[in-house]
Amino acid sequence: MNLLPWVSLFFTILWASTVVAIPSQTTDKRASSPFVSTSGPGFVVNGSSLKYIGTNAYWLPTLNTNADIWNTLSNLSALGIKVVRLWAFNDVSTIPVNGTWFQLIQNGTVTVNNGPNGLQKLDTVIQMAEQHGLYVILSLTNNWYPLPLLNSTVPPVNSTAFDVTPGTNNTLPRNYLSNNYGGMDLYVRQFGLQTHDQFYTNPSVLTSFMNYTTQVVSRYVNSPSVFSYELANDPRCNSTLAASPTCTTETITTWHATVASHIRSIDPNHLISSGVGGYLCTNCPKLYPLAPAPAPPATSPAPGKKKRSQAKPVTKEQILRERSERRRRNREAAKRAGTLVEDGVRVRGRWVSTATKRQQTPTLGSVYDGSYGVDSQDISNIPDIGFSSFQLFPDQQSYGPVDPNVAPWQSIEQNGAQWITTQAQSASAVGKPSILTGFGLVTQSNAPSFVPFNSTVAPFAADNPNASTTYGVTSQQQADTYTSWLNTGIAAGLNGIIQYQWGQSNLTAEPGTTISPPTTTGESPTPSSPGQAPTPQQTTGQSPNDGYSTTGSTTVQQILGNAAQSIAAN
Ligand SMILES: *[C@@H]1O[C@H](CO)[C@@H](O)[C@H](O)[C@H]1NC(C)=O
Ligand SMILES: *[C@@H]1O[C@H](CO)[C@@H](O)[C@H](O)[C@H]1NC(C)=O
Ligand SMILES: *[C@@H]1O[C@H](CO)[C@@H](O)[C@H](O)[C@H]1NC(C)=O
Ligand SMILES: *[C@@H]1O[C@H](CO)[C@@H](O)[C@H](O)[C@H]1NC(C)=O
Ligand SMILES: *[C@@H]1O[C@H](CO)[C@@H](O)[C@H](O)[C@H]1NC(C)=O
Ligand SMILES: *[C@@H]1O[C@H](CO)[C@@H](O)[C@H](O)[C@H]1NC(C)=O
Ligand SMILES: *[C@@H]1O[C@H](CO)[C@@H](O)[C@H](O)[C@H]1NC(C)=O
Ligand SMILES: *[C@@H]1O[C@H](CO)[C@@H](O)[C@H](O)[C@H]1NC(C)=O
Ligand SMILES: *[C@@H]1O[C@H](CO)[C@@H](O)[C@H](O)[C@H]1NC(C)=O
Ligand SMILES: *[C@@H]1O[C@H](CO)[C@@H](O)[C@H](O)[C@H]1NC(C)=O
Ligand SMILES: *[C@@H]1O[C@H](CO)[C@@H](O)[C@H](O)[C@H]1NC(C)=O
Ligand SMILES: CC(=O)N[C@H]1CO[C@H](CO)[C@@H](O)[C@@H]1O
Repeated sequence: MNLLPWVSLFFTILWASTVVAIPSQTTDKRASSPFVSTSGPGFVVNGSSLKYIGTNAYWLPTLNTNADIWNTLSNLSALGIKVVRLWAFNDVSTIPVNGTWFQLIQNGTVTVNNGPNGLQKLDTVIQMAEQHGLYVILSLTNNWYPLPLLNSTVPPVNSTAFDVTPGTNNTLPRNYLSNNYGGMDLYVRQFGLQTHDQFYTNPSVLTSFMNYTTQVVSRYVNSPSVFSYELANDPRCNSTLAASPTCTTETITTWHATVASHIRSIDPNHLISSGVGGYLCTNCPKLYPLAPAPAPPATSPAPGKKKRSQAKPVTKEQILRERSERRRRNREAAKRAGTLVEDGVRVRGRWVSTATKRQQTPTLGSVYDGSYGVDSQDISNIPDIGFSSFQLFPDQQSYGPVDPNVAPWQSIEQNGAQWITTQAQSASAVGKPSILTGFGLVTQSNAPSFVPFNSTVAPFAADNPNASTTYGVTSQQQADTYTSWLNTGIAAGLNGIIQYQWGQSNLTAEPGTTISPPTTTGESPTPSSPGQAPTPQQTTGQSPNDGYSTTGSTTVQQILGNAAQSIAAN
């Protein structure tokens, strides 16, 4: 049983490389399908394996013209990018005057918008993706909806009002930030509930979410360009609304199993994935335990047949060992360079050892101990979940301790690389493919636009009184780190790596939409005089920038383009 996918992959490769059709008897039926499926740790489409570089563009369905959607897809496709991850939800509690929305969630009642500014926009994106030979990952809801952050008893005055304090860039239109598309906390609030995790457990909310899911999924059952339905972006026990004390990893794993099984019942064709940040919990109880390692075969395998090496589960000891190995290497390099700082402080030019540092008990940190209520490996092992997934955002999350013997950005790069290889190992223990669904680093030039996913405040915006010194890495450090992570991911056998996020210029701007006309003095369109015909909207806008956009960085685009060639050849 266990060997079957490997046998079929073997024939698939043989078939692809000889162009001679082999009777499909031994081949997995799904392998020749135009829908993406999995075969052991790989993806298969039309009998060929698929590995890819992707990008995120949550705002695609909110663009104002079809030409804008088309141009964006053309631009990223021209780089060799194959997959676009985007929001297939856009929940509001009041119908906006202009712009796109998919679902009205109001006082416990839910209405889906099937109109031209509703799910038809998503239809257009998916149809155009298909015409470009691109795949889409459709995320169905969001953990993050920090609105209204300032006064939770007062709903937003209107759908364009966002936040009102300095530093919030309160002119940002709805849907500009990735966390302003509704999501879990909007359901919780509008159903009169209190805690974030009631989203996962309240029967009325669950019914509504499944209803929305049904309506989205049934539209695309036959579209080969859907790569997967992603249940939620970054699901956790808490968000702006706090978690209840009863929320555990089992709460969130159970929710995944329930929704995945529901989707499977209406769509037999597409993969289903999680969207989790990738948090692991080496010691949590499992609802979907890893199968015990099979006993080694009594006879050696036939010549030429590779035996699958037994994947090892991730352990606390292993993570700590890898960390201390890395520190040792960094320390030795620093010694050679004469820049050693670890375990010491400089006192009048001389290093003095600080014993206390060495006595600290090493801990794994929150990404490995289940404190977010997420056990990604247990979720990946749910039968209806097609592949393992994770994210990498060091500006919002620590992936390990800082090593004083390297520059801070190098610590971030190294911890990120370890996160990638650990995730590849975790997926391999489950026997499924692994996708990095979002990674990004904020640069100094993007810092003023950076808004963390759990917040509406741009902490480094010029109008924030708190904005202090420089924040973020240099463009060169970003380029080096992205290159390192992409190479690490490709070498570790990740099946897909999706950068966050795409930047597109020359988009049609319209008032009250995500792409609004520039408001800065000098750039605003000239108002027409009375009696004259209204001035047509001629201004163009940029796609949203939440601190990670590639707008203006051809370097990042080149890095992605190179990685696309490299991963396809791997
Ligand atoms: C898969 O095969 C179908 C039918 O021949 C074709 O239309 C489609 O473009 C192919 N897809 C890919 C990704 O090659
Ligand atoms: C990229 O998008 C622009 C519009 O922003 C468009 O004019 C151009 O043709 C596109 N390039 C490609 C290669 O599709
Ligand atoms: C919300 O719904 C409840 C019960 O369904 C109803 O009593 C209440 O009047 C509604 N509130 C508003 C503001 O519509
Ligand atoms: C499901 O959605 C449809 C369309 O918006 C709506 O008419 C129906 O009332 C919903 N059902 C439930 C149980 O929410
Ligand atoms: C929130 O708004 C309500 C109603 O205007 C007001 O009574 C309350 O004081 C406000 N709370 C805060 C923290 O501003
Ligand atoms: C929305 O609210 C903001 C802030 O209260 C106000 O300035 C703006 O005029 C309102 N817009 C609409 C369309 O009502
Ligand atoms: C500024 O910093 C203070 C103290 O940390 C915090 O309470 C406040 O919310 C911050 N304001 C903004 C706009 O970020
Ligand atoms: C959410 O959970 C994390 C991890 O336990 C914790 O650090 C954070 O304070 C919590 N946030 C809220 C808003 O409850
Ligand atoms: C958002 O998350 C970061 C990182 O976990 C944390 O430092 C910050 O306090 C959080 N902010 C809010 C508003 O929850
Ligand atoms: C901008 O977009 C328009 C409309 O899609 C297109 O005609 C024009 O060539 C584009 N310009 C540039 C510089 O890409
Ligand atoms: C909606 O769009 C129309 C037409 O572009 C514009 O005149 C109006 O100001 C917009 N309304 C809002 C609230 O942005
Ligand atoms: C995301 C965004 O629009 N950021 C802007 C916030 O406001 C400052 C100054 O007003 C701008 O410099 C940022 O670009």
